[in-house]
Formats: sequence, structure tokens, C-alpha cells
Amino acid sequence: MAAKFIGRTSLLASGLMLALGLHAPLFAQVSQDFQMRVEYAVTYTPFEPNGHIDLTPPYTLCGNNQMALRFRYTWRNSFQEYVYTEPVTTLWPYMYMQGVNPNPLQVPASPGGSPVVKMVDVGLISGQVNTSGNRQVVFRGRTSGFFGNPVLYANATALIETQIPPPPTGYREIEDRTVDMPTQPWFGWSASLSDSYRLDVGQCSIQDPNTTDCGTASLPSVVLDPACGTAPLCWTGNENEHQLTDTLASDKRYMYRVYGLNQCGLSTQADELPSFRTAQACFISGASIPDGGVLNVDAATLGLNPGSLVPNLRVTVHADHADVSDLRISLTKTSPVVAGPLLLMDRPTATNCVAGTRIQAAFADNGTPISGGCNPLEPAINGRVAPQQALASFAPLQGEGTWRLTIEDTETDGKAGTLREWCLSADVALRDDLAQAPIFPTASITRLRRAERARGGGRDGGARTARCFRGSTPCRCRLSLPVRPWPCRCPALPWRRAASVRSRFHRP
Ligand SMILES: [Ca+2]
Repeated sequence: MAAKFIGRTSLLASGLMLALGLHAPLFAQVSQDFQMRVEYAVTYTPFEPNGHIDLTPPYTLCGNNQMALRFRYTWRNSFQEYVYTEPVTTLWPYMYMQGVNPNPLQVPASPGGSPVVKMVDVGLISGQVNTSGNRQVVFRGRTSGFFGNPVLYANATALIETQIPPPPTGYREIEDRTVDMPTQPWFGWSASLSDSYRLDVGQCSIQDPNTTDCGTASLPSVVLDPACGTAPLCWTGNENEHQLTDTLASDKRYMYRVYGLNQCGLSTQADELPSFRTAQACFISGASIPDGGVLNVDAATLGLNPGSLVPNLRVTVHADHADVSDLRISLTKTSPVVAGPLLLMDRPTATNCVAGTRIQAAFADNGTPISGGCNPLEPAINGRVAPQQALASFAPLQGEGTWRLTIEDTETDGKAGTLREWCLSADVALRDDLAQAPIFPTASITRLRRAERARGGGRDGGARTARCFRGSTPCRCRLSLPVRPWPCRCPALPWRRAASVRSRFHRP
């Protein structure tokens, strides 16, 4: 009778405690002490088919894979029992119970109140999941009452992350069949369900510049080993972007591939991988574009046909900058003849340009005007971009000689950047003349402003303004060729926006 009475109270108490989510029985008598907890999980993944002991929740259950939860029971009762292990939350559709061992578990009477510790393994297998996420599941141990003892309960909670392999990589940058890319390009792709990535770049089997076909590329096969090992042009990391530190060959077509990885596998790949072609004469810079300042870099080229002209000149600019709308970019031929500067880009303010980061683009006369807007994602400006002034102006010039790229950060707003690389390409092949490729990061804009004031020069008198005068008649100052400045005189006005390129040109 006494036993029956104890049984009813303990059942009530443990039921109450179950409702409260407490381990039962916390405040029962020592003779009813029964607890369980998750000791660890054994997870089976494509990378660890023999299982991996995971001590830290959430425990990963991969699609079409298994896991085992090991429960530790502590029994301090003065009677023996059978304990059944069962879920008290719904496992379906994310996972199913596969088995419990041992079930039931026999626990002997605790000798003199010292604990009896036993382990039980519960096997789970994933359901047909196509999503991933954390799920909290509760298991309980339930005594049988077979020996006339009260039915006792103990609870344990496991946090399980169901996961599926990453979806196919969404290639964003570099877009397939882009030409005139820098030789240390920046790559960006979509991030989805991946913990890390592996990028491989390989030269295409078809190198004919007259076709955009790549053929095949000798990319290393990646089965389940995400490490690069000795693979060339390979990178692994956690970011869904990468700036290549190896230098690709100029004027070559390359294919690339990105695998997304998580514990549950590799992303699958589209049949056709993206490819791109590098520009002809490239100059790796790394020079900083000072905030509110000017960067000039000079570089020399050789034409493969010496003395030949530069039809369809293209200028590749790869600049890592925190706000592309600060920038004004121009190109000048500085020797053997002087021509320019020719304005490539002038502080674009179209959609997404303000605060847009990174330029990785080739300025070409058949490009798309920036006035159509920048990209919402990095790089803000990419692909083939129409220059502000036609590069066809340079067509009568020789490809050989020294060229100067000028990047002016017109806003002192704390946003600066780096010119990573720039390149020249034309329908007649050019190559960089490494023997004569001096780089001259130059004067800050402050010095240019001072020089301008000393001359009595003024602020912005650019091609689209009428602040300049020929006598008393407003006139348009232009930056395009011919080389010599137009005879315009600009009034001295307070500086607001720096305009060194223009103002130097507007010298009376
Ligand atoms: Ca700035």
C-alpha cells in the first residue's frame, strides 16, 4: 500500500515535471533518482563515412545519412527496472528512428545509493529533407513498472541540425565569356548553405582570340577532398569571394569553377562552367587611391607589331574602392607623343553607384554606359563599360609607348581604395613592357589644388559646363583630343569638388 501511495505521488510529480520540461525527478526522494542526458552524437557524412564523434550540439544530420545519439542514464534507485528510450517530439519528416540499443535497458538496484551509469544508442536517419535548419528534439527514458515499481520518466533534449549539400554554385563575377579581364581577377559567387568554398582556375584548350569558346580546361577533379594539395590556381576559404593572388597569363582564356562545401557534401556543377579572357598588357599596381587625392600610374607597352596603331583600344581597370561614385578616371598617352587625358569615368551617380564597391571592368567604346546603373553587389562596375569619352580618339596613336592612368578620388569622405591592376588591349595585340613599366603614385590633390590656385585657375570647367570663357563668351572646355588645351579661360571660383584632371587641362 505504501508502495502504491509512493507510486501515485511520484507519477504525478514526474508528470508535472515533464510538463515543466524538467528532468524528473529533481526533488523526489533519493530512491526515485533517475536522470538521462545526451553524451554525444556520432554523425555520418560523405566526408566521414565511418562516423565522427560530435560533442557539441547542434549535431549535424545530413540528407540521406545517419546519426546516432548516445544517451547516458544515471540510476540511483534501490530497485531494478527496465527503461525504454523513446522520442516525445515528432521526428518526421526531418528524421526517423532507426533503432534503439539496448531496448529495454536493464538497470540494477543502486548499491547503497551510489549511481548506476548505463548508455543507450538511438539511431536516426534523415527523412527526404530539402531544407536545412536546427530542430530541438526531446527523448525520454520511461521505466516499465514491470516489477511493481512506480513508472518514472527522465528527459533529454538534443539539438539536431538537418543539412543538405549546397546547391549548384551561382557564378556572379566573373560573368561567362567576359573579355579583357585583369590577370589577378576578383571572383564572387552566391553563398548558399556552404561553410567553405574551393575555387579552381584553368587555362582553356581553345585559345583562338576570334572565338569565345573555351573548349575544356584541365581543372583538377574534386570528389570529396576539398584541400587544394598541389593543384595550381586553387584556393579554399570561407568567403564567397576571392581576389586571385596568382597571376594569370595575359591574353589567355581561362575557365573557373567553385565548389561550395558543407559537412554534407559538395555542390553539384552546371555542365558548362564560366570562362573569361585576360587583357593584353596588364600592370599590377597595388597603389593606394588616396581619399580626396589623385593617383597617377605610368606604364609602358610594346606593340607586337612595332609602330602599329591601337584600333579598338580597351582599358581594364581593377580598383578596390569603398565608393566608386567618388572616382574620376582618365587615360593619357605620355610618350612618344602626348595625347589626352581622355575621360573614362566621371563620378557615376546612377542607381547603386553611390557607395558601390569595386570596379573590375574594361572600358570599351562598345560597352554599356554606366548611366544605366551599377550592380547592387560587388563589383559595382564590371564587364564592358562605355567610357565617358570615346577611346576611338586614340586610334591614330601607336600602341607602343608610355600611358598614364589617372584615378582621382574627388571626395574626402573617409572612403579610399587601391588600384589593383590596369590593362590595355587593342585589336592589334599589345604587351606590357616590363623593362619600362615605372609606377608613379603621385601628388595628393591638395598639391594640385595649390598649384591651381597659384595659376588663378578655377574649379570644374568640364565638358558639360559653361563656366569657362573665351573672352566674354562662355565656351566648353573639352578633354578629348586634340592634345592641346582649348583656349578657354576659367574664372577663379571657390573649390568645391576637386577637378585636377580637368583643371590641369584648362590651363589658360
Ligand atoms: Ca573618398
